[in-house]
Amino acid sequence: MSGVVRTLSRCLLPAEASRDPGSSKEGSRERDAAQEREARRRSREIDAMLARERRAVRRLVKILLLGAGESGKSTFLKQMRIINGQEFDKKALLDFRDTIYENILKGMRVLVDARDKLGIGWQSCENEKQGMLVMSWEGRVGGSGVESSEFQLYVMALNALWTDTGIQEAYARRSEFQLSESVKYFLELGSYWSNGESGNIPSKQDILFARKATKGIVEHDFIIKKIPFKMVDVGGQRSQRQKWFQCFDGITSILFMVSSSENRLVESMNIFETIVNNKLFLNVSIILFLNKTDLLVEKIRKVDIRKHFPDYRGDTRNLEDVQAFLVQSFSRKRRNRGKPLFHHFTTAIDTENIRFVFHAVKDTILQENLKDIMLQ
Ligand SMILES: Nc1nc2c(ncn2[C@@H]2O[C@H](COP(=O)(O)OP(=O)(O)OP(=O)(O)O)[C@@H](O)[C@H]2O)c(=O)[nH]1
Ligand SMILES: [Mg+2]
Repeated sequence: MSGVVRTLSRCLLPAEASRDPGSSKEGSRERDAAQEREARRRSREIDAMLARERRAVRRLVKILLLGAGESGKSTFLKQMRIINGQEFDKKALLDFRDTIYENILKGMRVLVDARDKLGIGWQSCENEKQGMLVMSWEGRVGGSGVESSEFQLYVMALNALWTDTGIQEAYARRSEFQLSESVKYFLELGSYWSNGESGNIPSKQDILFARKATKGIVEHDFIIKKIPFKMVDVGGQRSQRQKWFQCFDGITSILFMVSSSENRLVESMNIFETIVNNKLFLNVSIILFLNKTDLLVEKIRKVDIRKHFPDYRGDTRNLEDVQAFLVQSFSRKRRNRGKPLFHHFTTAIDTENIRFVFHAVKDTILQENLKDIMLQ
């Protein structure tokens, strides 16, 4: 008999049984055996409980980031690095800088093109030539960024164009065409093309705005309170989505990112529907992130949500009403609505917001994970 069982059997021995002098030897042996069996059972239970607790602590928490392209998955992952104090090394910083140069050049091309299509004139003929120079730039395949030496060839043109009244007018009318978030940020920052070759080391905020579509699978490991976390980021553009299933193994949780300010919300809801109803994820906690809250705030001031969702009944200018409607629309996509849908409203470029949200999410994931383990 093990020490634990012996101790337990002593503890479990009913007081009357040990005091019953009149019982026969046979009866007492039977009682002893029964008590020992009970003690063994309890001992096994305790061992199993301890093992479960140990597993809960050691088991890797694997979080998969899913959602349509440009919803903010990689931005969220960058925030994880920043929040967990994992600095970007020199090479990563230079890669971000090259991405930023590419964002700026592509953005200016969009503006030059939009100025033309909107029929806005140039301020000067000289700038028209600068516009042609920028339009002659051919982005490399795969969005691998623009090196500093190449970017310098366009700095003068970019400076001249950004101050041209024609480009400024096109920029003011940007809601009439598609200009990405990062472009707006970098163009308004301006300094990237006036600082010259040496001074452009991106700040954390610049890094969060640097836009590069994810191709392939990017993993990031970190440890919180001795619990190992692995976060997996995949591309959300249509061509990238067939790679998602490669990462489905051993997932604890899915963070489903949505750009809540975009016209592509319906596409996002459809992707969500295929994920949330997938049998593979029956025991996976799926948490909805309605991201780009900052842009949603701006958007509802200008655009009536009923344009895209005619069945909306709330106040079109009220953020909470719009957000509640969006959560409900996503929630309705679930075939099994027995449990509430975990969700958060996020702004992935805001480090403090993500720090706060991740704190809550981590607790949800760990609690769900623990429940899951206890049921095993
Ligand atoms: N204003 C604002 N911009 C955001 C927010 N979240 C992300 N962005 C910007 O949106 C752009 C797209 O973000 P990404 O993180 O690259 O999107 P993604 O989901 O990884 O996209 P794919 O890799 O193509 O699937 C970037 O320029 C980000 O800086 C947000 O909450 N607010
Ligand atoms: Mg990405």
